[in-house]
Order: sequence, then structure tokens, then C-alpha cells
Amino acid sequence: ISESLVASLKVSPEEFSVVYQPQYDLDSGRLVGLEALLRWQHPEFGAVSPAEFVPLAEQRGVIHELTEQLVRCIRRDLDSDTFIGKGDQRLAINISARQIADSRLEHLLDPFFEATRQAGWLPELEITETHLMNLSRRSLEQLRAFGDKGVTVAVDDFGTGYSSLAYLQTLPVHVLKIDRQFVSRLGPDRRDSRIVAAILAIADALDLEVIAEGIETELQKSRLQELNCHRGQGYLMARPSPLAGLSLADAEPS
Ligand code: G
Ligand code: G
Ligand code: MN
Ligand code: NA
Repeated sequence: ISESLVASLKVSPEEFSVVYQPQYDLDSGRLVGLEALLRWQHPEFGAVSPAEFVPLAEQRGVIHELTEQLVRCIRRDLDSDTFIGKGDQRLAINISARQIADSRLEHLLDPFFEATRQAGWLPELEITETHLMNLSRRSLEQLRAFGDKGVTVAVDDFGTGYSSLAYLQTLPVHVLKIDRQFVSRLGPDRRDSRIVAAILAIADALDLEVIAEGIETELQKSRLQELNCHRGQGYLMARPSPLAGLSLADAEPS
């Protein structure tokens, strides 16, 4: 499958596509952003998960080429008339921390930033917490340079890594994404809300925005609202969807 990936990236770009998962303001229901997620449809193996092929691409040194496919797919989608933003909503992509040091990244992402803004969206980068904690000086500079261009950076899967709060404070990041394992534990017993409450306190102390991932039930959503978390994404509101079939409408207020 590793060989297949390398070959497909070169000769079968049509095997790749992107789905988008909406992010909402939990109180008003307003659509506040979209997270783009890459999909690989292999002719023989079928749908291969990015959880599988992203690590493979990293191992094989083709993560840059994978992001190239991602940007190509998104730019094609952005060309569609149905994909018009309102100017204040975000369009986030996931990138792997290892590629930040790659000097080609800026050249690769600039067209994404530009096309995104052109279509009325604000570009955002998501980087998983585990990897953010070992950034080289070069990577940090690169991340700062993106920040200087007005690109927001979100810490993905927050709570699963080993963030030093002192270090986190120095990072050019803007958003913490509460990992879905903590959201999935929210339920009738309010004691199960403590970790989420702690993450919200950290975000508050560091002056960062926060968004919850993986909201699947009404109860989880209302627990989050009680805790003062006002943004979220998850199957309860919307699953990731290809552009055809994607609704950019607001959700029901609550
Ligand atoms: O969309 P799904 O749940 O299958 O994603 C599984 C994992 O793959 C998630 O951690 C997600 O962040 C990651 N992922 C999805 N698309 C991309 C991508 O384009 N680039 C990178 N680096 N990771 C991605
Ligand atoms: O690591 P990252 O947050 O980028 O992972 C995104 C992945 O989470 C996507 O592949 C998406 O399919 C998945 N996802 C999104 N919403 C939900 C949800 O409500 N429940 C579960 N179990 N997975 C979700
Ligand atoms: Mn993500
Ligand atoms: Na995540």
C-alpha cells in the first residue's frame, strides 16, 4: 500500500479528494468554519483512511506531495460558485508538523491562502499537539511567518500530547481544539466534565480560542455550552461531506 501511495501521488491524482466538516457557533448555530479532510480512494483497496496514509507519506518522504494533492483539490473546489464564504469564516487544513521545516511549504501553501481569501474564507492550519512540542527553531519561524500573514493556527487533538504551558504560551497559535476523546466522555455525570473544564481554563489563561471536536449528542453539546465552550464540530451537527452535498447553511440555534 505504501508503494501504491507513492505511485498514485505521481500518476493518479484523481484518486484523491477532499471532504469538509462544518464548524458552528453552538449558541447561535452560525457556521464559523470548515475543516478540510483528505480522502484517498484506491482502485483496489477502496477508501484508505488518512490515519493510515498520512503516516505512510511521512515515512516515505512524500508528505509534501500529499499536501500538494490537498491544495489542488481545495483550489478546484474553491472555484465552484457554491463555495463562496462570507469573509469571516475559516477554512482549515491539517498539516503535519514535520513538514513545517520544509522550505517548499510556503510556496505550496501560498496559493491555498490566496485562493481561500479570494473565495471569501480565512485560511487556518491545524497541527496536532504531540508534534507541536518538538518544533525546530526554523519551523517556529515558519509558523510565525504564516501568523504574520494573518493565517490562524489551531492545535489539533489538544489534551492528548504533553504541552508545556510555558512553551505553549510562546507558540504562534490561536486556537485549541479539544480532542474528541474528552468530548465523548461528557454525559449525565458532571464530574466527567472536569478535563474539558480544565482545557477551557488553559485556553482562557493563554488567551486562546477554543473549539470542541467530535460532538455526537445533544447532551455533550449542552454540557459544552454550560462550560462556556461556544464552538464545535461533530456528527451531531454535520459529518464531513464532499463539496457536492455540503451545506454552508447555519445550524439551528439553541
Ligand atoms: O478524516 P479522518 O477522521 O479520517 O482523519 C483521520 C486523521 O487524518 C485525522 O487526525 C486528520 O487530522 C488527519 N488528516 C485528514 N486529512 C489530512 C490531511 O490532508 N493532511 C494531514 N496531515 N492529515 C490529515
Ligand atoms: O484529528 P482530527 O481532528 O483532524 O480528526 C478529524 C477526524 O474526526 C475526521 O476524520 C472526521 O471524520 C472525524 N470526526 C469528525 N466528527 C466526528 C464525530 O463527531 N465523531 C467521531 N467519532 N469522529 C468524528
Ligand atoms: Mn483536525
Ligand atoms: Na483531532
